[in-house]
Amino acid sequence: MPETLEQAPPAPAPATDRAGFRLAAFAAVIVVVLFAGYGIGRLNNSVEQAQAAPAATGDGHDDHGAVSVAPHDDSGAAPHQHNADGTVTQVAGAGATAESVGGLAVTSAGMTLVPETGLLSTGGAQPYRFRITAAGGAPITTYAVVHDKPLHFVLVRRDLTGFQHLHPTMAPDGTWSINLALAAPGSYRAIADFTAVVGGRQTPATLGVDLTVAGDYRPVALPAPAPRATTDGFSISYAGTPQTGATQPLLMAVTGADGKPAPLEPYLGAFGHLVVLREGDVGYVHVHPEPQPVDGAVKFWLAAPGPGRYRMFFDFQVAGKVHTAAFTAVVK
Ligand SMILES: [Cu+2]
Repeated sequence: MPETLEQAPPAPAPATDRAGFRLAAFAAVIVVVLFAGYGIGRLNNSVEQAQAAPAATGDGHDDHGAVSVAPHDDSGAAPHQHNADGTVTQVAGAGATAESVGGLAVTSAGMTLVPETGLLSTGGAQPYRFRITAAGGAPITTYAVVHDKPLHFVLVRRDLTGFQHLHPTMAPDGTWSINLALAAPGSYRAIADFTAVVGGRQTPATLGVDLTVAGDYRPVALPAPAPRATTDGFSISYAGTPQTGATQPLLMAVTGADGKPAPLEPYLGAFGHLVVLREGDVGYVHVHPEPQPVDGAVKFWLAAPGPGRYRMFFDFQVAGKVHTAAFTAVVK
């Protein structure tokens, strides 16, 4: 009977086909890893769904000038990567990849970044205001709190100097404001990373727009690649090799001036934040680490979105103060 034939166990693989069998077993493991990541992602999304809340209004309460309306401890969140197409890739280990970048477009997923001005000057802090508009032009006023903030704002000059990671505050009409102090003239990229809530639906996006600071522009060459950096008396080194097409571990270790591992504190719901910017187009990748340090190091999983030179900015907190270490990395 045909049924009997169909239900018969498959013949054992001949010895000569062992390599093929190993390949199939390896593929099965990858499938399991990917599905595990998917499960974590669903769990994480439902947590963040519950956190959806109107964003802060005007008066800042913390050193970043932002108010968290629905603060939450994100330390249990799985490591993940924010993508350009508005998706968030849960990183479950080798086998999961993410190759898209954000911040390259002023409009994405039906939302548009609308700044009040594209021209600022050097000197003291100046207000910078913008809105995120939905299709039709109405400003969006409700955002999900992700990593303790309704919106993350990154500013960098196009030569990848002058990096700032800030948290603007939102007025009830949807206008975001942040005071910007710009040390040097040049062409900058302003990048807004957020999850908008429109019609009860959450849409993550990372939008970018140019910002010009008039004056005598002195471009700075990208520093040579190095796995070590110093900032504010700390020495930071990373282990790992970012690659395209495969998610790789990246471990950041911070040593204090006394030569001992620095006592890292959670900052915005994680033991560190990694923003990776691509030379040439300021493509933006934002990665969060595993919930707890691994052997004292902050462990990220990163898939480079393509070959090229990148500047990696690692934010960490010690004794209530946030520090940023910067590294140049070359991806082949
Ligand atoms: Cu942020």
